[in-house]
Amino acid sequence: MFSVRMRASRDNNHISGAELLVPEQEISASVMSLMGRAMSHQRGKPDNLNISIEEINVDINKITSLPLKLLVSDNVEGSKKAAKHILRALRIPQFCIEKAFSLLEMGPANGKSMRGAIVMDMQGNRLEPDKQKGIRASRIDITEEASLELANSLSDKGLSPYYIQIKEALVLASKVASLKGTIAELCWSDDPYYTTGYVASKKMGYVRIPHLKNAGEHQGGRVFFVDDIDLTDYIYEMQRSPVLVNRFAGLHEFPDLSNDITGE
Ligand code: WAQ
Ligand code: MG
Repeated sequence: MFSVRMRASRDNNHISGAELLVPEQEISASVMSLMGRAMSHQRGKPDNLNISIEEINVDINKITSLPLKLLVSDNVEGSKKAAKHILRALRIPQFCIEKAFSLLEMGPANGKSMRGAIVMDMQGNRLEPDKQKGIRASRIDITEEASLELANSLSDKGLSPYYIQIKEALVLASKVASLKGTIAELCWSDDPYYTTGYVASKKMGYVRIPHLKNAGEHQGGRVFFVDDIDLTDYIYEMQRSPVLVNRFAGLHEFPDLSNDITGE
């Protein structure tokens, strides 16, 4: 298997990125599709496009995805409240939650997007060595079978238009949640017209939350909340250990925000 990674930027500002694990015969098709994606992104045209291909010669860890949970909300304020509520239920200190939100709201790299994630400990410290770039979860993908299960579930709920975004985010979040020391992840896109985000954790699954920002805003990003990690090992695992999602854990719906989703 080969890891194929794409990163695109303009004036050194992040535009887009993607991660795939493919057999040798699919390398060229995947390079073409990643290139097409990078060149037609809603954040703009890149002046620098980086695609790297690396052979994987260690065992691939096969995991089941997090369960996908759909939260219903029609306004940003309610959505942010719900996300914060879930993070609180996961025992993340309030000031860490507030710090994470203001970083993503402002653009975590001095008002701009990072190409990777913030790593935040339970004291609110940012642990990623490069605060402009962050840490990327790499060497991730999903099998054809698991993608099909996901596609079918999404189709039942009328979510097929978001299949690609959901698939990629669910795969990423499933790896992140599987690493020792991850408590939770908070994410919303930096794509100006993609306003859905999520809070993911081993405990509560991938809770998909619409309207985590207003349409038109370029700010977004990811925060990995961690506790008790060896930073070097954590970063190594995040970037280097190959993880393939080979089962979809299913989809669950929460009727509305007033429904108790935290079990508290
Ligand atoms: N590893 C770590 N951080 C990443 C990675 C990665 N592989 N890829 C992106 N990021 C960070 C980076 O800071 C980006 O600016 C930010 O996340 C957002 O990336 O409907 O589309 O690809 O359920 O814009 C989530 C909801 C969509 C999907 C997330 O993120 C759904 C999304 P984007
Ligand atoms: Mg983006």
